[in-house]
Amino acid sequence: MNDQSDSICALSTPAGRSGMAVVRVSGEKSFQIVRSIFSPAKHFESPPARLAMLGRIVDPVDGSVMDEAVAICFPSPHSYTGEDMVEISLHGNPVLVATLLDFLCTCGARIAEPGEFTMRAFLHGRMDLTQAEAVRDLIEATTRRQAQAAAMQKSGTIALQLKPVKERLIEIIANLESAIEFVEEDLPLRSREAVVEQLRGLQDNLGKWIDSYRQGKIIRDGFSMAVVGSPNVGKSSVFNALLAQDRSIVADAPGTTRDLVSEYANMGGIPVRLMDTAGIRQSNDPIEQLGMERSQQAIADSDAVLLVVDSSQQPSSEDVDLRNGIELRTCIIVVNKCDLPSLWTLEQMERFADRLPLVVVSAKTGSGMEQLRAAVFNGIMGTPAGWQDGIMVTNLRHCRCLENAKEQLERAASALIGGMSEEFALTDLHEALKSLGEITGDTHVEDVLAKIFANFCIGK
Ligand SMILES: Nc1nc2c(ncn2[C@@H]2O[C@H](COP(=O)(O)OP(=O)(O)OP(=O)(O)O)[C@@H](O)[C@H]2O)c(=O)[nH]1
Ligand SMILES: [Mg+2]
Repeated sequence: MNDQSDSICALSTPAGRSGMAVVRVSGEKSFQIVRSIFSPAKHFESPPARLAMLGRIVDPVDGSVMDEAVAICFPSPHSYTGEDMVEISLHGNPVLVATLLDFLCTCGARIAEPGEFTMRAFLHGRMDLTQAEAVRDLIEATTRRQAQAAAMQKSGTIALQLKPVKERLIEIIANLESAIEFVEEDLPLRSREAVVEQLRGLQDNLGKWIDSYRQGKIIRDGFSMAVVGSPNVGKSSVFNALLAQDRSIVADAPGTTRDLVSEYANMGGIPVRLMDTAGIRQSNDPIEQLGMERSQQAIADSDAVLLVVDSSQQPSSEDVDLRNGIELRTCIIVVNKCDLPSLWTLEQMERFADRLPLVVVSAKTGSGMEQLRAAVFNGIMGTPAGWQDGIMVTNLRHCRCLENAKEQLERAASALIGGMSEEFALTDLHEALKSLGEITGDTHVEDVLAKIFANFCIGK
């Protein structure tokens, strides 16, 4: 880990030309360092707290003026990092920013590592680990729903939800420890069973949170969906309609789409990577064959599949083969061209879909497209068990810690049922508590921290 006694500086706004750029300085010496390069228009005896000071950035060596700027001092502990901090707003020009950072380094600061500001905020108790991770998620959110999930986590909900579970576990540990201390023999079977029952209750809780990760991951990372089917059924038209743009070429001739075409769409606040694919049929054309190989790969790789069929044509053997091939995938049957007379009976459609959701649309008129969006959202998200309780685990690290804790509780319960000494169970219970603590960073380990903060951008 980096030296925490250093004063650090970095550009906090995107690099490039803009109206304004913000450079942050944090650390014990930050006020002193900034005083050497910033000359306020008005004289201040000491750095005023949270007051915007107009002034000039000056070269610490020859005193020449570089830019007009606004500096705001945030004295410790009421700052983002919990240390003395200064935010300098200057004109957004890469040369000016580089020169300012150079001046700051000349006066004793160093360039911050990625995530170092937030890591300091964590180390100074300004936020727990889940809140620090939420800062990164908030910056990286591409949809409003993702931003909402990150903002909720940033407000400290995870620590709040974990608290009663940890308290119950601590209570179980304390009771078990005092029972061992004061009772000479082993605990009677009845007492052991009571403890096991309490542990099962905790495991159920953790299990619900772990289950919510499937949906949480989708909100955080999005998912991929391939639009597949036989040639000319309207795959590219459905793809374009979902994107609300003419991204893929649509034409009367079958075999129009040869390669994968992919684009991001926002579906119910979830970023979806949609892939238009080449129609699948028997063909001797080597280029078309290559395209079809890519279609098959897209079916295998994507999280979900939209299987498009054309209701103005009789069901084809290609349709049936494709339908049978994707039996085990998250799949929605899209019956397209409903603006034309249908050659599929209702019964044929139902038999074809079997248990899969089916939506009748016309990519041409837009009819049924809203239902299709809703079906995609529901199909991929399902009805998450945890949602009712407002619980949503979106981070793989949190999920792993919860799984470890659940497993350790299971081991403790098995030890108690199996008649092993209570000490064994206690060791596992302490481990479970540690795993839960790791989520918020109560029991932080240096290499875990380094890994988490390395994914941040510099200046945050
Ligand atoms: N009437 C009607 N025609 C449609 C509809 N959707 C697509 N088409 C027409 O069907 C033809 C094929 O459409 P595409 O979207 O290119 O079909 P595709 O499945 O991508 O075809 P390939 O890429 O060749 O496999 C075009 O002439 C479209 O205008 C629809 O909902 N109604
Ligand atoms: Mg196409």
